[in-house]
Amino acid sequence: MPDSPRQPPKPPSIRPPDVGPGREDADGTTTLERIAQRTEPPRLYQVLLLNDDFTPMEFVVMVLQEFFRLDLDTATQIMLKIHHEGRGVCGVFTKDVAATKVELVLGAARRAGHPLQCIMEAA
Ligand code: TYC
Repeated sequence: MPDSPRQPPKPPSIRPPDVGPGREDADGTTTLERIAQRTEPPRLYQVLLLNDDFTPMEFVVMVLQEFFRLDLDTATQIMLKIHHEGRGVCGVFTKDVAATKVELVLGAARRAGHPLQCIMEAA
């Protein structure tokens, strides 16, 4: 059995993750090809308030101003839309932000003794 020449240890790969295996060219050099990488935009979620017969209108307007940074006019319009149509969008956010808004609104409603319901849905 012929002696196999001792191989020097391989250096650690320094290729970034978006570079493919490469191809050996006729002159012995290797050409690396960049693999297209796509980062999807984050999914968005609507936060909605649901109508009920007990939560005071003023409280809903306060919630819309406080937690969704809406001015008094916009908050009043959205509250009335919910009152008449049963539900309404308060804002559109990434998943974590939407979930936090829902928890904050439900907490404030519970502490105030109102049955106000707040939900999130994929936009
Ligand atoms: N319907 C309630 C009332 O008449 C007002 C209200 C509006 C309650 C919007 C909830 O998400 C709501 N007092």
